[in-house]
Amino acid sequence: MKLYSAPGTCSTAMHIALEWIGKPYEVEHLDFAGMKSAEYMKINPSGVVPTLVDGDLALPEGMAILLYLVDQNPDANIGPAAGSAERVELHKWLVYLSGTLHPYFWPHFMPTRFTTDENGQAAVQAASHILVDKALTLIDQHLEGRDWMVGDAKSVADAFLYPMASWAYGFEKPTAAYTNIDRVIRKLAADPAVQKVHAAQGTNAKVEVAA
Ligand SMILES: N[C@@H](CCC(=O)N[C@@H](CS)C(=O)NCC(=O)O)C(=O)O
Repeated sequence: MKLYSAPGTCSTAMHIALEWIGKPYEVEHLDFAGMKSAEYMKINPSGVVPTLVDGDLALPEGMAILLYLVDQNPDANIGPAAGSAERVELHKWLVYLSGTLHPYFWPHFMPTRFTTDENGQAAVQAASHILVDKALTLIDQHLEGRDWMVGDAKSVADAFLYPMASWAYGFEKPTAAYTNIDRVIRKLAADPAVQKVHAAQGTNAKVEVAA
């Protein structure tokens, strides 16, 4: 299997999942130009990371990749089996992370895409921070009294939360203020698989920076 990724992005989650599975895999880190190259856009027409290539399959979309990895690796314990009640919970949280929390960050990272007013970028970023707070508050409440996002074991939902929650450590209301999320993120940052991913990316665990 080969993962196309970029350091510090959402594709960190798929890289963590591959580490947890423990089978051989390859990672190629793309820069912005690489994501927009004609060659890469043949397998990911959106020109974004991640993309997973497994034999003849070229699969974009992080959530689809995570579910594919869960189903292809039933013994890896990275998510509940299809048909179980916990699997329904996994779907719910992956959809929330992919479809709500992740897009809430986009105006923060790419404000020029969200306003035609060249003086309006700070306001767009401020709006992003309000939305991120709303989503992190909801997730923090969910994690009250829980060790992990779904059931009693770590899963790809925690891996998906990891990069996104890490992005907000430097916000006015930092991830550290959401104490339940912070607890889970710090636990993940200490996971040897996650540390291997950071080493491969040439990045540090964001929580260390914020501590
Ligand atoms: N819907 C896609 C979105 C992926 C995405 O937005 N990836 C970001 C990194 S976190 C990216 O590659 N951005 C480059 C760009 O938007 O040009 C998914 O969930 O996989």
